[in-house]
Amino acid sequence: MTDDALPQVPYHPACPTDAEAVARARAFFERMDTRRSVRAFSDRPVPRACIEHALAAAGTAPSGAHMQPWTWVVVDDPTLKSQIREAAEAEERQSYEGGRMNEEWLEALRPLGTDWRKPFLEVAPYLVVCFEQRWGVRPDGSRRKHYYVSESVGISCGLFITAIHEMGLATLTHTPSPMRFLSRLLGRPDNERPFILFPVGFPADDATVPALTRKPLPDFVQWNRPDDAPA
Ligand code: IYR
Repeated sequence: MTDDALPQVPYHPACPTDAEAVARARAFFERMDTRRSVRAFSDRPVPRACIEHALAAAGTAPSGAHMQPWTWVVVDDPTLKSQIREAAEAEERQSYEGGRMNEEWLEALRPLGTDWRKPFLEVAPYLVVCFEQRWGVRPDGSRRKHYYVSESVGISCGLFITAIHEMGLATLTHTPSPMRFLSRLLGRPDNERPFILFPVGFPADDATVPALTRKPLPDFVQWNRPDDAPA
């Protein structure tokens, strides 16, 4: 080990029995299988601590060389939410009706029933925006390389979504495209790019979600080589 290496500290996570581990694995999957992307939110206020804990969970993500290349911006100011809605809808309208999404894309989205209107951007109590830091900035202003940025930030977002679901709250991975307006409205520096915008709130009482199903395991998992049957 080089002199630059961090000191090693013991790591002793609680170690369950096999049966307990399997029971927990099943319970976790069953819980996550109830998660849905929600587009209709209640205006019921959300405790700020829920957002803070979800962000703390997001901040536990592994990242390339532990650079933690994410910035999360929380928006609850109604004026700013309206500005974000207006800018997002202007872009989305271009995408849906101005020819920016081709017919194949529009057709793929039809089962989801989405369009350019994004009322949830004003109704949801919080808009939480994740930015990826393409590079870091040292205190002296010089650039520091970041590694595997999309992988790292994607994992952080996954943890955020999981934490939000665990609280009984709902969210949506919203990617109004292009998202540059978020950098402008939120005053983010050049090294950051908007990654995902998450409206967060309780689902509306009358919220509905498309009746979609998920791929069963054999459709997306391979054990060893293609012709190997699982034991
Ligand atoms: N960003 C648009 C379009 C959209 C794209 C995909 I891929 C989706 O899974 C859902 C929507 C919108 O938010 O409507």
